[in-house]
Amino acid sequence: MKVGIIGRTNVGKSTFFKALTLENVAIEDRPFTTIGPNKGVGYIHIKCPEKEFGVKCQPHNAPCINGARLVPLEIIDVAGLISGASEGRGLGNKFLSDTMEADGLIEVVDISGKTNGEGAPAVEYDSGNDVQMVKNELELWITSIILRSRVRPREGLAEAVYRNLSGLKIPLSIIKDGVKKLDIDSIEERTAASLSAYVLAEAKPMVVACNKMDAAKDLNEKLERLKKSYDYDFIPCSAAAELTLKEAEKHGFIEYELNDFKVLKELDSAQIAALDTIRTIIKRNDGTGVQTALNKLLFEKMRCKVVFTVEDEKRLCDGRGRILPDAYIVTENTTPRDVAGLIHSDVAANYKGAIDCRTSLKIKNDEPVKNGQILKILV
Ligand SMILES: Nc1nc2c(ncn2[C@@H]2O[C@H](COP(=O)(O)OP(=O)(O)O)[C@@H](O)[C@H]2O)c(=O)[nH]1
Ligand SMILES: [Mg+2]
Repeated sequence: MKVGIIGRTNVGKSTFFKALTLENVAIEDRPFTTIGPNKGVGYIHIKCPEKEFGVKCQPHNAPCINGARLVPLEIIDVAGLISGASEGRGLGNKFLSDTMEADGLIEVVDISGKTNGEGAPAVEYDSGNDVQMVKNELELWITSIILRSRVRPREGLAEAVYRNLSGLKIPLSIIKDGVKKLDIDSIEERTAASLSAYVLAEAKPMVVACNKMDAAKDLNEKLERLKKSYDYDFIPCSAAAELTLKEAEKHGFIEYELNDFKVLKELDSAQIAALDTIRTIIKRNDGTGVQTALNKLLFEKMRCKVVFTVEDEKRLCDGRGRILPDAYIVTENTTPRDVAGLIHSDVAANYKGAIDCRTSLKIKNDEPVKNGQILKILV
């Protein structure tokens, strides 16, 4: 699972990326840490089932902090987008291909209105302009690729479009649905544009993180205006506040828990003042909004689920005795057999069924797994 952080320049994408990927967790063997200059590991948070079963978990691939399991996924900090990217301006194609590598997107906008579309200082710049610009560029780019589709003999229209869009991680089923719902029987400017908008919305779910809320005037009015104009979820946030708290925690100054923190060391007056400001912001907004944006995207927009896997359904442990060791993020239609493939190709090859550890009953092989389910794969 990959999530891309997109948006125009100077809105705080890299700060947001750093805040998400600077999780201060100690874990035995992490699946991956830093992946590349603009790729890192973030985590979605889900309640650990340990309390429910009266046990203490021993995480292997997904750390547990104060009862929350942090399940890893890849985060990509995509280069800033400028208007005209779909025609190759700026880092045009690099931007677009990095964006399509992701399964879901967080668009960061600057809700403070203090920088304009070019990233230069401004007064009350309307971030709705950026939401529109990003949508336009992505749609125009995909439209231009769809327009190049030529249907080959014995090939359907959807298949031809799919072939042209290969590499953009857009499933054939979505293209087929679009062709049908939009009643498209030939590719021309108008049909290509509507199919582009459809596949983008379906294949790349997105939320908008309204960043720099700490510096925004009339935050609620601005959010309301955006919600009225666009069909996205808008989440107020402060990436800078999240990053400050994560860094302060990393250095042992504070203990940070989602919506609050405890000071652990003596701080100077400037540090105290900075933390007091952040406390006011996160109290008012139920946190910094950064983790909220990621969780909302994964669970609500992408309809992802988290499943736990064990080998012993009574003791809820793996072969080495570790309790509730592993958790995986899966898509909506993932079946127990697919989960077996996530564990190991050998497990998938020898798959004989799966048991739901809450009920001790066998699960149907073609039934999608449920969020929070604990599975024992039978081999
Ligand atoms: N006030 C405020 N400034 C922020 C916030 N997040 C980022 N910034 C600042 O915005 C500027 C651009 O940030 P950066 O992450 O480099 O933006 P990018 O170009 O989109 O990657 C930097 O000066 C950041 O310190 C925030 O939540 N609040
Ligand atoms: Mg950046």
